[in-house]
Amino acid sequence: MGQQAPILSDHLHSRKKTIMPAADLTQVIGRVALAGKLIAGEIARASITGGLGYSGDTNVQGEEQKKLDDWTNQVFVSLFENCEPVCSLISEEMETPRHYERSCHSRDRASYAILVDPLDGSSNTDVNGSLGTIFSVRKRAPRHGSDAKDLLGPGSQQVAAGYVLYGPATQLIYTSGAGVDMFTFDPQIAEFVLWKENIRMPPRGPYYSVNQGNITKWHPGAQNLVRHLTSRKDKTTSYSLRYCGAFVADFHRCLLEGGMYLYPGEVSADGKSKGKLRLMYECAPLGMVAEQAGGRASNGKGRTLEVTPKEIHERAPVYIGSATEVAMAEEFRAEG
Ligand code: AFP
Repeated sequence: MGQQAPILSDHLHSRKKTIMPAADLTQVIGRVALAGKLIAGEIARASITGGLGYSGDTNVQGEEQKKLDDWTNQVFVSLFENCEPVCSLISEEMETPRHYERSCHSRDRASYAILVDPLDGSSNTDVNGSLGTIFSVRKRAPRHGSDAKDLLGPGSQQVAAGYVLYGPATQLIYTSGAGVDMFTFDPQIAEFVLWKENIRMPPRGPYYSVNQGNITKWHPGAQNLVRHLTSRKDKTTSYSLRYCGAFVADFHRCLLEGGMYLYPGEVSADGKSKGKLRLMYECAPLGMVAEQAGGRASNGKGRTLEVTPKEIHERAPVYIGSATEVAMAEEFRAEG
């Protein structure tokens, strides 16, 4: 028998040079991993337990909720109820933050907020498509209240971020400022096992991922960018399109094989360009992962991690992936 790769908890205990102290990191990522295991199990069985379809409710964004949106959100609410030092949970599925007062620390130990999209790509639930969970961790200000005011800073303030991908295999990817590590869930031992350490994103790639059906709604810069990527004049304009409908799955391909995921702003009747993806729990966390792996994330005009949100559910345009393609997107965006 060859040498066994480390399981997630052993790996976390041994981490040095991360932004969060190892004990806090172990606790928070350990809880996310537990959520990932529970969610992967529920997704796998949902078609035979009546777990698919709509719940009949809408979320804070006015979107119809799937039953699994609600179920996965409840997993995070209950798992973080007793997870010192996390004292606040912000979720795509909840209008206001959930505050756990007893987990607040003020003097001896930092406290944190976790921000999540519990089920990314929920239009894929009923067709057995790839899904994800995205998370971001931020340190709370020393005298914070139960609201989220102290958390409305740029994504560069994140202390950890990552995602769980529910595909043919369930994988957990995280960073805490010391590179990006990737784990695969082994159902035989019910553990996440280290697969790749300190992943580097290729500086350019062969793919672009976008909902191209929306092309006529975008500003001209994004339209021209996609025309350029597909103009097939030479190798640098001959990209292949891959689109899953789940940000996590499309980003994961960029991370491993290079390329770019984009969700440009749609131009509204009043001439304003509005994104769809949420800045604080979709764009910023995957932006941190991208940068830690040598890639980039931009809103088309500048670094995603420098954008300061005005509110927790704010949306943003996003161009994320290999450095070459994201730089190209910014050039086209500068022209229109
Ligand atoms: P949810 O988190 O609400 O499921 O949204 C998924 C998502 O934000 C992202 O994961 C997809 O890439 C994108 O929306 C799909 O949007 P379109 O259906 O407009 O292509």
